[in-house]
Amino acid sequence: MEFHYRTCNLCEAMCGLKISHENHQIIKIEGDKEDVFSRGHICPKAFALKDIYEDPDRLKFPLKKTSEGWETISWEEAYKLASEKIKDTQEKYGRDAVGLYHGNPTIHNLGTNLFGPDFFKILRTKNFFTATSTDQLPHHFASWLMYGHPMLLPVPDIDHTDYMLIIGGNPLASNGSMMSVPDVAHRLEAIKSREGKYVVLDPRKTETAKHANEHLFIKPESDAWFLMAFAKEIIKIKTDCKLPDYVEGLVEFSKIAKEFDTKSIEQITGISQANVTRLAKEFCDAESAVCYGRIGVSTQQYGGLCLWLINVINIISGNLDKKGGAMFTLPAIDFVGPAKPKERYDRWRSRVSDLPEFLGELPVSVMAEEILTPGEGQIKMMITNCGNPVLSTPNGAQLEKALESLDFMISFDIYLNETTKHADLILPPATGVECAHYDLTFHNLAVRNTTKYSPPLFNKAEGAKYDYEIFQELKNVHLGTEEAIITPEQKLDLGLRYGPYKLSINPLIESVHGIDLGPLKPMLPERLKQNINLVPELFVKDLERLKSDAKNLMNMEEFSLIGRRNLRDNNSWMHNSDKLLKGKNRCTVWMHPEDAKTLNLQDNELVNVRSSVGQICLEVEISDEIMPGVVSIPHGYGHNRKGTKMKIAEAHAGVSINDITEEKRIDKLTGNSAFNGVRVRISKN
Ligand SMILES: Nc1nc2c(c(=O)[nH]1)N[C@H]1C(S)=C(S)[C@@H](COP(=O)(O)OP(=O)(O)OC[C@H]3O[C@@H](n4cnc5c(=O)[nH]c(N)nc54)[C@H](O)[C@@H]3O)O[C@H]1N2
Ligand SMILES: Nc1nc2c(c(=O)[nH]1)N[C@H]1C(S)=C(S)[C@@H](COP(=O)(O)OP(=O)(O)OC[C@H]3O[C@@H](n4cnc5c(=O)[nH]c(N)nc54)[C@H](O)[C@@H]3O)O[C@H]1N2
Ligand code: SF4
Ligand SMILES: [Mo]
Repeated sequence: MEFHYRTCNLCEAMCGLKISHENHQIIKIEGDKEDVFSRGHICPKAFALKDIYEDPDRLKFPLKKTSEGWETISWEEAYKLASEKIKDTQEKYGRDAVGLYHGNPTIHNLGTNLFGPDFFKILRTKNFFTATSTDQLPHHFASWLMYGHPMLLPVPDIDHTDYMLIIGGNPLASNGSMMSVPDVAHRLEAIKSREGKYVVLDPRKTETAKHANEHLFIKPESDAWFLMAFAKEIIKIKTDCKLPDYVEGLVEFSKIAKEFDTKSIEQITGISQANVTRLAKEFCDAESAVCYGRIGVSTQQYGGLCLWLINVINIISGNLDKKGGAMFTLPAIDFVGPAKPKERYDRWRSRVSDLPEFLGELPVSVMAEEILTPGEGQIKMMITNCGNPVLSTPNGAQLEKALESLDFMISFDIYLNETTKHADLILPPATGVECAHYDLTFHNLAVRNTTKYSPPLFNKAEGAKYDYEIFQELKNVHLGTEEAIITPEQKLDLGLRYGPYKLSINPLIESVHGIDLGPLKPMLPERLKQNINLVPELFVKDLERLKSDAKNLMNMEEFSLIGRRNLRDNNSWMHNSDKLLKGKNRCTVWMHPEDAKTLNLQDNELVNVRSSVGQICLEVEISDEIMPGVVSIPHGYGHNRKGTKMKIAEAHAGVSINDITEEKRIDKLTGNSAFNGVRVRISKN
């Protein structure tokens, strides 16, 4: 028996794993107790790394669609075909006729992360979409406007805080996001043990909420109102507040907050003024405190405003850049430090809906209409990379039709799934334990500065390719060049040498449990790209929209739909694992007992859930853990489409919530998809 140590690449938590193996077989996967960051933590998804490695449905060689079905072709043929189709399309219809979509595992795969961009940027298309605009885009937007760089993202100093206010995040199920925090349950428990407190605001009494000192139900999409009322209270308490001279706009913000009428706060949010006042006092009285928001506050119509106000609250309460507050990281490979401030917003707009780009991307909500609407600049060919937008983007059913109408489609993916089945060519790289791993992104978001490199455990299948090989070889074919293929390790070595700790790859290779670089440290003002701006004009102006929408928020005639993550799911793509799927059906709609009574529904009864774009049918689960008037459905299911090759997933198909989420429903400021709060009607099947 041999042991292999690596970091799990499946979610943001970066858990260290100890894998026992023999004769190319994984015997056991356990948490690595010596890992400098995760201290032995592991979740059930890590065991599925074995399933992914062994999965007979996983693709390893290029597939071409023919009239007789899928045909395996050589890599050389595949590169030639891909390049020819890209060239033909761009010559005939212009550069923007090729659209790109990058999904979530892009940033969890070292080779794709490091070498994908070098290939994709030569296509120079403006039709560039990613899962970011279904997710954390408002976080980047606020950081860019307030600190001068989209990746200057403050992270809760969870290990030292005395008070944590969690709004719309469920780290006990998600294992933390925009906050890499393995073993989050113990870290949250430790806040309580040191006589601190953590409070959760969520329309559902989540796993995290159940362990919190306090949970309050909040109506979906009303968070910006709560946050403004909360900020007002902080200003009242901190009358003599003195902020460092690199913070600008306190007087202006105070005036805006005072003038913002929050009289109806309870009707709008479901939280009383007395509770807002009390929570704000507790927050200010704590030695250190931090406000943290995630999917609940970012994938909604006021995502930008929420993230702005969360940052403002941490700043004006004196908790930014302070031990136990919201702090910046200093990763061993640092792409923020040397970056220069630059324009990143509204440099071009989408053709059909005239929506601005941000960070070079257009909101994914407009991807289908850019494919379906004829005219100059129409997308004729799509390339998807590590993404399953048919299940993960709003109004997936419309996107499905759009993908079917394309002239050609290429997918870089390891499965034949709901999205890639529409492709004409699939290029599958090696994945998981076959690959080297380094978390370029998540060390930048971690609650402690650490660094770790993991080598591959097993060889990839004979004739298979790594993602870094695919992107470089394809680039050579496309450009007619013969550049030598470089490895991720060579690139990492450079990044580490230029990084703040002047490391190199060798010490990392030797340190199989990672290298600890210490707790987060105060880093301002040096780390900023500009003085902190408390009142960016774009946010201030957007408050008018918030105010004029107040009536809609109070109207709860129809049900307000929210999502739900389960520890054993990972978006849409890990459903081909028996271990993760066994047990009770998880793809159900949760409803409060009072609402079920009104509709005369029994537990487990089939119901139709209908929105303005579609209808799905699934079982109702009656639970007082959800707020009355709100219903919840997990995303990532809907494996009932024909033509996929994921045997286990197909047997646990479920339905896709994104067949009823609305692509027109976005945060008008940032362009982010607004999944939370979609209005739905429910009836017996
Ligand atoms: N209603 C609703 N919708 C949501 C959300 C929600 O909360 N509610 N959440 C949103 C969020 S936060 C996100 S991040 C998105 C995710 O959106 P996507 O990234 O589009 O969806 P995933 O399900 O993560 O799909 C990942 C794809 O990558 C492939 N893949 C996995 N590993 C590899 C690999 O090593 N190499 C390659 N080339 N491919 C690989 C999988 O087969 C799959 O096709 O979904 C969003 N959609
Ligand atoms: N097990 C598992 N882990 C995952 C994933 C997964 O699919 N499964 N996905 C990964 C990805 S891609 C991401 S981005 C992260 C997400 O990480 P989290 O944001 O922690 O994940 P969620 O569980 O979706 O938590 C969002 C919470 O917001 C609440 N909510 C919904 N609408 C509102 C609202 O309007 N206001 C407020 N205040 N709350 C609201 C929901 O009830 C839910 O509890 O998780 C990552 N980790
Ligand atoms: S919490 Fe995330 S990183 Fe840790 S074992 Fe689970 S999936 Fe892997
Ligand atoms: Mo995400």
